[in-house]
Formats: sequence, C-alpha cells, structure tokens
Amino acid sequence: MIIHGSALSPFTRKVVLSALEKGIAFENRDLNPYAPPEDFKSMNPLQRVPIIQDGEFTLADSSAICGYLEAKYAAPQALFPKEPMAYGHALWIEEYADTALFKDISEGVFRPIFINQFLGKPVDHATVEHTLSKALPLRLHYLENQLEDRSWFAGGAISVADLSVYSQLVNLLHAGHLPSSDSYPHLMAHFKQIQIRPSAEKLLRSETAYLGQMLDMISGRKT
Ligand SMILES: N[C@@H](CCC(=O)N[C@@H](CS)C(=O)NCC(=O)O)C(=O)O
Repeated sequence: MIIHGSALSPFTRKVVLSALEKGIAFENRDLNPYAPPEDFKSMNPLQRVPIIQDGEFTLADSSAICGYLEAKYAAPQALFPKEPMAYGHALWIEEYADTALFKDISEGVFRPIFINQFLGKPVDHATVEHTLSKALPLRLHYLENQLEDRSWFAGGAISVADLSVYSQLVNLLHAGHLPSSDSYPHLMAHFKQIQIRPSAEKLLRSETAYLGQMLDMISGRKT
C-alpha cells in the first residue's frame, strides 16, 4: 500500500498512525497538494491529501481510508469500537477533530506561522494570538469535558477518535503552542499517552526533522 500525503498534514498523520497501529506495511510518498503531480485530480477530484493506493484501488479522504483499513485489517488492532454507541461517538469525535479543530489550528495557528514563512511572508501574530485566546479554548474545553476521567474518547480502547484528535494537536506542538496541562489536564494526559506509543514517537521524530529542514531552508533564504 502507498500513502500519498504530506508530512505536516494532520489528515495524512491520522492515516499513517492508523496503518502503523495496525501493523500494515506501507510506503509513504510525499505529495504536496500546493505543488501537485499531474494525476492529482484523477486520484482525488477534491485535490487533497491523503490518498492511498492499495494495488489497483485508489481512495482519498482520511475518514474513508481509516474505514477501509478497518474493514480490511480489523485485527490485530481494531480502531473502531464494536458497541454501537461507542462506535457512533468515535465517528463524532473524529468529525469534530477533522472539521472544528482542523479549522482553528490550521487557519489560526499553523498557516499564519509556518505557511506564511514558507511563502516568505511574516508570521501573522495577531491571528495566532486571537485563535489561542478566543477560538481554540472553546474547542479544547469541549474535548476536555468529553474525556473527564476516561483514558480514551470512545469505548475502552484507542480508536480513530483518539488518533484524529491527537493528529490535529500535533500541529500545535510543532508550532510551540501545545495547550497546558494545568488548563486541560485530561486532554494533555490523553495527548501524552498517544505521543509515547511507538507509532507516534517514530512519526513525530521524522516530522520534527522535516520541519527543522524546512525552517533551515527558510532561514538560509533570508541570509
Ligand atoms: N476531509 C479530508 C481533508 C483533507 C485535507 O484538507 N487535506 C489538506 C492537507 S492537511 C489538503 O490537502 N489541502 C489542500 C488544499 O486545501 O488545497 C480528509 O479527511 O482527508
């Protein structure tokens, strides 16, 4: 299986983590949606990453891909709860992370810091400050309350819900704005318990190296 995506995309991260957790062999291919290959539109008419190719089968969208991987490789690590309410809740938290968290973190923090610099523009501190103080706390408090004293968002084990939330929050970590454990004790404990899993540790190391290279390139451009 080939996973086409970009290293700092939270949706690519969700799919890569799912594959690693499930022990699926795959090849990771870098695809920058802003400098796409010619066949990008035929792979995904929405022109977004991630996309997988599994033999002759091509599939886009992280949620569709995670559903496909679960149907094909339920064992050894299931990532969707079996119990109906827990299953529904997992899908809801996945959706919450993919839409609400993504919007605030991507538009409000990641782009104003990193994409601006990649494009040679100054960091938009005002947008970052506004997001961190006004928009994002609402999202994070909701997730904090969802967890209360549970280890996982849905059911009694790690699921796609946990990987989805974690995958979005990693971009806050890269930006140096991971929320504090004082304000969000359950959410940050949840983040850390995923961060130390072998799958996530390995991936984070390669992402940090990649981001470092990108930032070095930018500072080289400036001097
Ligand atoms: N619902 C999609 C969202 C994918 C998405 O928005 N990917 C971003 C990268 S994080 C992208 O490809 N953006 C390119 C663009 O907006 O043109 C999924 O879950 O895969």
